[in-house]
Amino acid sequence: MKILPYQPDQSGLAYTVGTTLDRFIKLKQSDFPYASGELSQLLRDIALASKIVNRETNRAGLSSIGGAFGQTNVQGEEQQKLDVIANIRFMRALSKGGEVCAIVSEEEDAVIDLQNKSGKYVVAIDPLDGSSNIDVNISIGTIFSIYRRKTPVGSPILKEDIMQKGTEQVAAGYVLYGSSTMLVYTTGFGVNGFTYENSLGEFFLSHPDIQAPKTGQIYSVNEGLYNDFDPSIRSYIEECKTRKYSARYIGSLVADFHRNLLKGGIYLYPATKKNPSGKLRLLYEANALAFIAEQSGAMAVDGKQRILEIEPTSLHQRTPLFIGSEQMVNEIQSMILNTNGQIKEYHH
Ligand code: AHM
Ligand code: MG
Repeated sequence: MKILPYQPDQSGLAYTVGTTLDRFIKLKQSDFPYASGELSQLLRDIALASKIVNRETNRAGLSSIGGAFGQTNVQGEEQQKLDVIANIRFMRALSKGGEVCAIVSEEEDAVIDLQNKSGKYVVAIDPLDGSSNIDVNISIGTIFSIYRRKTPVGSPILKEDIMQKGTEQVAAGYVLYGSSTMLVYTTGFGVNGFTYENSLGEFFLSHPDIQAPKTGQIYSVNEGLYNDFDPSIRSYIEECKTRKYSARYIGSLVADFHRNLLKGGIYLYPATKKNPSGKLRLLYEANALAFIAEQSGAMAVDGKQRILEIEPTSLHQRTPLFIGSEQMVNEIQSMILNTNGQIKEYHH
């Protein structure tokens, strides 16, 4: 009888492609000696809620006939729009976990105080972004930022706990409900992506240590608003066309960002006449993606400064957003800063 010793993975890494998200989070816990497990648990809570939202997303087309299938629950939740349902799911998961004291959500006017005496963390979340795509079976996403509260645990929530700059994030991520469902997150030590395996109900590491290409050939912008854009932005778009870049715009920030992160490209949502500060929200859209962008070697600016350095002044504040491959963001930034709107020479 032949007995062979098991040959473990030779990479020397404690984790490899195929590691489950739970295990990965556990292995990475040592990055936060101060965190004593709460941040890890919080990330798991978010992952669990995202699995539930993923399930709801998959049956979104059935929801209007949900009653016919006898799927009415006591709250009659299937009557509600998916973004409202997603909000409920994340709120529940975050309030039950016990690690979070307050939540800022796109779906809530005010800060939600979870009345959780031991919660160290504040979460800003867009539970379901890309709302115009929900009803037409196109990719949508969840975006989240995690901060440590500034005031002592157990004391009343104050403005300084909520209005923190993006640089203060301890973790951020997004979930993309697309052709497959992915969770991508950072805790400030690089960016890792996990793909959801439906039949096993698990996220598995599929994109370790994501590095964004330094430049790319994709630009993502709602070009229907072209005439509203500043001349410098229009010049940049013209330059993209001269270079025969590909125009790709889904209208779901997470999906457009994710593609550009992997392939190289830039996403732009500048100021328009309708939205003089841009459309996207600083606290629960721009900051999280800016943190991920920078951690992967990409960039995110509002045209004047890093997104992460913007001082928040209100809960649902908007910001122009230029995010993606470093070289492309630098190019557009220098065109914006050139006040004449003249095209500067720039090089690949
Ligand atoms: P939402 O939070 O209401 O879904 O709005 C955010 C979305 C982004 O996902 C997307 O990139 C953008 O709005 C699209 O806006 P527009 O339709 O103006 O191009
Ligand atoms: Mg949104």
